[in-house]
Amino acid sequence: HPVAQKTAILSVYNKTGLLDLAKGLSQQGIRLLASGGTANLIRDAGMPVEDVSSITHAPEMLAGRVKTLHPAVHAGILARNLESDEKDLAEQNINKVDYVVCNLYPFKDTIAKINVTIAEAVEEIDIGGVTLLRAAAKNHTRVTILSDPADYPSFLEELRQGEVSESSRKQYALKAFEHTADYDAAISEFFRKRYAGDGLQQLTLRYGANPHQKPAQAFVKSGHLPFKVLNGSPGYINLLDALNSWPLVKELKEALNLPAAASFKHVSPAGAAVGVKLSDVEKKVCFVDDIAGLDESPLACAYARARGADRMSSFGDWVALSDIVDVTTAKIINREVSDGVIAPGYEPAALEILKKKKGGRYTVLEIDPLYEPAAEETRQVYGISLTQRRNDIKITNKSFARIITPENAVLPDQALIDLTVATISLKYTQSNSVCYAKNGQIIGLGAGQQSRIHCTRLAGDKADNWWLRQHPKIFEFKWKKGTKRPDKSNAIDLFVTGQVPAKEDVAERELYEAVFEELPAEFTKEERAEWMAKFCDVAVSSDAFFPFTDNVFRTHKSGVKYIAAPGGSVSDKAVHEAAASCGITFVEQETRLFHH
Ligand code: 93A
Repeated sequence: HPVAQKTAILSVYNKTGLLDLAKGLSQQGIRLLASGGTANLIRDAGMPVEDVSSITHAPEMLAGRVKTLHPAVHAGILARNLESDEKDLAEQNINKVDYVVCNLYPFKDTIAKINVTIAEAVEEIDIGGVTLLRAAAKNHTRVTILSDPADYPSFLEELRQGEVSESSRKQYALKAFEHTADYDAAISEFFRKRYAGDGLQQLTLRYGANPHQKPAQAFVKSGHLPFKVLNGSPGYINLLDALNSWPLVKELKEALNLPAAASFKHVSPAGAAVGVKLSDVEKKVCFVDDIAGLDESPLACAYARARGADRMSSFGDWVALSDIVDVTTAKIINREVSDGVIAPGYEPAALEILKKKKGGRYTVLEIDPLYEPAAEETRQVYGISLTQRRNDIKITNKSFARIITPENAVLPDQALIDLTVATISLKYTQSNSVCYAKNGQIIGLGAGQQSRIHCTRLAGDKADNWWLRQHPKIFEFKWKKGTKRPDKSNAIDLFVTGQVPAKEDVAERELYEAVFEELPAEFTKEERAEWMAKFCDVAVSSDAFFPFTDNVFRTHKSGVKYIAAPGGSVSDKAVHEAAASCGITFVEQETRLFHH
């Protein structure tokens, strides 16, 4: 062959467009070399083609496992236009290859078949093709790599005009790299499911967000999952809750050096708290006044507060605990309706209690407290991959150092604790979000509202609800014997929010009355107003700036004394003035904390 003649190697599983391509290449005087099946098809169509073995001088072997794997092929592809490379080729009598056309065995189609065996899958692992693709793509400054039949026509068009441009070669190389990466990902996923050991690196889930969303799984691409399933089997939303609530309690504990707990629902906290002792009234509000040893367990105090913040929302919660779970904490969890728990460990007796919950199906996860996720995180939405640096900002005392108003104000320790609880909670709450906190716990949280003022109102109404539940009238309720805790929570909620069903709404009214031995007297406007006037020293945090002063005025109605929010609104000045006029200490917390 004359030296000037260019060479193409063709080895394709998907033979779409192959004959037109071969024809186009031949018309340009290009020498065609092809692997077995590819060569046969071209030859049968009456076009000139040589077997790859004519340059390797080795037959295809091992039933096709070795077809193109040979120095004559790969040195020909990988050689640069360097004197030393030319010399090496000349010594071995090897010609340069200029074009490579390759697509791979259909691994994905094969493993999609029901009951596919490992042996069947193994035979579909392409070695030579991947090597052709990768070698040609690596040397794309000189070599053109075609991995997609859809590119053949434009490639031929360019060839007819003269040469394949550098920019096309780059695009084809990128495609080849993506092709092999995607192929390798499918192979590792297949074997991860079979060889990694269920629960170690990969966990099969019953379904995704909804029962019809199958299949579903959780996995890491290397190493082990950072949690172990000690009991039950977590669902997809359980894991979303677990992986958002765990960092929340971990960070709360780091920031305040107190055990922390969170009660999650639908990937936002319904409650979160640190282990501050509860007053007798708080114990009653949280339905834990009968728990022995509560004062001795800061972790149990934290969970009692987290669970008691918004009992309605916490129904069927996911629990996160920062410390080894003790029996007291397990006992509180045990009598609530709950889905599962994540913690760094469990005392054996506590684990026994939790394992029996929900007829033995209560999900218990043990997280490695030292686990640190990668700095960058990726997710897919509607087929598109989105990546970002993880929100690894640390909220500390310093986050609340910039006090705008009043001048020279100093935050009391309790306010610092409450702003920290509120702000770290927002970091793991679906946006927009606003959080009210007091006594080391969330008392009202508005999550996932598109309007900031709606968040502020929602959270404020929940905070009011929390406060009104402490009214002495509630503790005088005469419950019918055997009334369940969720039914009590519901009746209290109707009572304090002024939504007791009217007599005309017979069915609803019946349900309400059914829980009482003796119907409570009406909660009058005056009683409410008098009680609300005593609501004080509440801290509020917002995940982004307040765009209007209405937010400040709303917080003021719920006993708010401290606000932390980022700045940046055109109304900042007006917002600060509104705070000052309400006697609220306003802190500019410098980090926006949107979370989705
Ligand atoms: O089994 S292989 O990994 N061994 C090889 O040396 C090899 N070279 C190319 N498979 C190999 N191929 C693949 O064969 C190509 O990726 C292509 O998918 C297929 C084309 O085979 P045929 O030309 O015989 O139809």
